[in-house]
Amino acid sequence: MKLLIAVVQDKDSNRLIEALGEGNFKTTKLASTGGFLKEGNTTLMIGCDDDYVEDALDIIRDNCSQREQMVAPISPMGGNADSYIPRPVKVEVGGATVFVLPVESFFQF
Ligand code: 2BA
Repeated sequence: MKLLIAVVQDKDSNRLIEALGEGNFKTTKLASTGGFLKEGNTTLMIGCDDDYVEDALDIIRDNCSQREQMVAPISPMGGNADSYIPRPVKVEVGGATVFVLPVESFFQF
């Protein structure tokens, strides 16, 4: 058995959970926050048999989009503020960041 931990954008989460459900995958949705953008994203825990990992990854790939986002730069602390021109920077976010972990045991009581 494997545990997939998928960090996805909020905008994709409902569609993805629906698609995973249609594929008979069980999901747990956690509200999370990206360390870099400090904005909300969604983390899904998906427990599945080893044989179905690729199917789950296909569904995640098909339902998560890459998007560009502008980030406001942080002004330099103690630096020369006169010469500092704050320019928003573009970053590519997503589609999905997925970790695949082995599961030692699985219990449901
Ligand atoms: P954030 O940490 O908010 O990062 C959002 C996007 O900002 C990232 O997209 C990446 O394109 C950019 N980024 C992140 N750190 C950066 C840095 N130090 N310098 C420049 N740009 C940077 P993704 O890579 O697609 O990541 C989307 C979200 O997935 C992340 O949100 C984070 O919540 C999670 N994530 C990504 N890699 C991870 C990892 N190795 N471990 C844990 N969570 C991760």
